[in-house]
Amino acid sequence: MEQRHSACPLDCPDLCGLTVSVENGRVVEVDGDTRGPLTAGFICGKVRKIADHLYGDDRVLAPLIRVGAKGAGQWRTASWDEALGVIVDRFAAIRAADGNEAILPYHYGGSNGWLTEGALATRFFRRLGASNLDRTFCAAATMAAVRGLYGVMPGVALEDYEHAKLIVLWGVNPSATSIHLVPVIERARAAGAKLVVVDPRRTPLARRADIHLPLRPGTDLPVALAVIHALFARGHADRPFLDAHATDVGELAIRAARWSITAAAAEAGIDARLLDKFIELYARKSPAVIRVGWGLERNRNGGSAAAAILALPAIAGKFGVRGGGYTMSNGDAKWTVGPDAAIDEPVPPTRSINMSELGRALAARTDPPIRGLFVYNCNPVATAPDQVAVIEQLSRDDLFVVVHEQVMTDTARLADVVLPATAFLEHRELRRGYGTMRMFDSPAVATPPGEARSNNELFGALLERFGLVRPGDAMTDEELVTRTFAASERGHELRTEISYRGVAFPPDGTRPLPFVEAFPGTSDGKIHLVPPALDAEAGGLYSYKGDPATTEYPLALISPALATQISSTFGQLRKAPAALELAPADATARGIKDGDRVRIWNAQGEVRCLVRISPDVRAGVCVLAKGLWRKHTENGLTANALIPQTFADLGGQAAYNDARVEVTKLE
Ligand SMILES: Nc1nc2c(c(=O)[nH]1)N[C@H]1C(S)=C(S)[C@@H](COP(=O)(O)OP(=O)(O)OC[C@H]3O[C@@H](n4cnc5c(=O)[nH]c(N)nc54)[C@H](O)[C@@H]3O)O[C@H]1N2
Ligand SMILES: Nc1nc2c(c(=O)[nH]1)N[C@H]1C(S)=C(S)[C@@H](COP(=O)(O)OP(=O)(O)OC[C@H]3O[C@@H](n4cnc5c(=O)[nH]c(N)nc54)[C@H](O)[C@@H]3O)O[C@H]1N2
Ligand code: SF4
Ligand SMILES: [Mo]
Repeated sequence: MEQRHSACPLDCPDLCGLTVSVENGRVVEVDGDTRGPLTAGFICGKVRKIADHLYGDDRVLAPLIRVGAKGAGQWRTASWDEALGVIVDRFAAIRAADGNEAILPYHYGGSNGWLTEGALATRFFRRLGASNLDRTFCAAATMAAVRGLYGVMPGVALEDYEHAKLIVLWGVNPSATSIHLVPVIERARAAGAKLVVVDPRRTPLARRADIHLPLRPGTDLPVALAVIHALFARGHADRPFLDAHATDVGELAIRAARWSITAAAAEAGIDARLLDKFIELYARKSPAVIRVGWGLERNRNGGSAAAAILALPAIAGKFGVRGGGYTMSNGDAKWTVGPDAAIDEPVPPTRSINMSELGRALAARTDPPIRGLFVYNCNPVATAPDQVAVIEQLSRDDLFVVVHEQVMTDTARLADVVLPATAFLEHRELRRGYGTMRMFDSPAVATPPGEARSNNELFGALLERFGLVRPGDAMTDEELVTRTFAASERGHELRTEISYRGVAFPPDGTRPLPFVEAFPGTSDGKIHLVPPALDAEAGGLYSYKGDPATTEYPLALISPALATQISSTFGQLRKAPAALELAPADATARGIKDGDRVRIWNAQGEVRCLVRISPDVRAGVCVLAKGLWRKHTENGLTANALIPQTFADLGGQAAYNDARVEVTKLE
């Protein structure tokens, strides 16, 4: 047995370093290594058991071509040569009849690395002149907010939470989604730090928090504005800091003044005294850090809410000390290299399609209609809004669907051609963290099973078949990596560090300190508290849109992350049926008991599954996890069947937590 080093590129903030035991090219065991600052030798259960995913019954081992009706599950295996030939022929016919933009690439978070997420796929679709995809499943609203206010600036490093005296977890659940932050928080608490959690659910850390604000989904904006207003009104605003570092201070103060503590607490359905207590704690404690998550962005107010929360450390003057400020996504904050350098391909002026309205775009676009859909790194039947529309559209006979996948997902089942994909550990990947500030260049450590090919092998072959290769193109992973680093001044240094240590991260003590070593990347280096572009996009930044609940559909449905999956990834391994979590009061009012079968429904669809009555869910809210597969419910539909094709106020972000539903008991 051999021990190899790798890293986990899944869509998780932690970016763990891994030790992988390999025998005859097969992964036997995976564990955390101790090279990086945060992994500290342990990893999550899902990646420890990744051999079940790599070598399970659902793994796609050869190219498959549909022989029965769409979705009937009848396939014949084909050679790569034949499968690629089918794609060439069908795409040629589509381009001739409806033009290049009738082809839509569809991809998201399957593999978050630069080699499998961009690289040759990007080049292929750009040169083809295909429609462009607006990638809005996740972080579109929060990213718009943080870039608008701060430009590109690193937030507080996760390791530096240890120095904080107050930690605020706002719409984030690290116990499931960033497990390596939990021991850091515990160490800070042992040293006296206070913990505040803002979340409609009593998450594991909310249970242990000093203050838990269980607000109604979508009401973060009035709550954050009330905090801002109180900080100004009570003389807690740091005027010298704001004078030196911020613009639009007066304008934000005016917009926040609409929200008193009482009004915000009433709108959010929380105790006004608790909110007041939080404000006093936040004003007095330093260093104070806010970990802004992604739960709060997925509703009609999500972008403004994120902006208001991100403004808090500026108003209260929390920057400039280690462990003080905010953490949003640390993804692009630190590195001077980026994936586009490897491709160096101009973006063609083709139309953009917002991925979060896939069902509608497939049904309604006529300019031209979408005739060919190429899905990779993504499982939209399980993860896109309005699942019924997505299933209906993908089942259309006149839509040609290609899916490049590791396992037979709910999306792959509806394809015309399924191509077997390698998983990480089976291909090289270049990846930088969006939580941890480090980067890995991780080699392939295991042999791909069957005929699985990496994204770059697939799209490299397609570039050749379509005659789109040009002299001097970087084609291999090695060439792509070299180009990536060569384009940056720091590239050589970074690359040496990566190949020497398997990991690059700032040596201890040099983690960038906001407003000491790192400043806003805005045009004038200041914090823009009311950026005009965001103001225009949101139709009035910080203006609150009320709850969409109706008497018919009074309950807010949210779909947080599962500890056992990454979005829908690994869902094929889940045996347990789905269960809706319902608050005791809402269950009683409906005559529902724990373990009953229920119908969850709204005007858009319905889900039939079991129910679990949970004191951890606030009244008026119900919970059905993100990423479930169709097999996990009685009627083959998940939370996504109830989620509307509407957007947050910034970034075209999907509004996953904006569904309103009713629940009834099934006899
Ligand atoms: N109801 C609900 N739905 C949600 C959300 C929610 O809050 N509620 N949140 C959303 C969020 S945060 C996100 S990020 C999205 C994620 O949505 P998706 O991007 O669909 O992510 P996954 O479900 O992880 O599916 C990724 C797929 O890519 C495949 N894959 C992995 N690596 C590779 C590779 O190298 N090549 C190829 N070809 N395929 C690969 C995996 O096997 C997997 O099936 O889901 C969103 N969906
Ligand atoms: N194990 C695991 N880890 C993951 C993932 C996974 O699926 N599984 N997904 C990865 C991805 S793609 C992402 S984007 C991140 C997500 O990381 P998180 O943001 O931590 O994940 P979520 O569970 O989507 O949302 C966090 C919390 O927001 C709460 N919430 C819902 N609506 C609201 C609201 O309106 N306001 C507030 N304040 N809170 C609200 C939910 O109850 C939930 O506890 O995690 C990554 N890590
Ligand atoms: S999913 Fe997250 S916690 Fe698990 S191994 Fe990967 S980076 Fe680490
Ligand atoms: Mo995400």
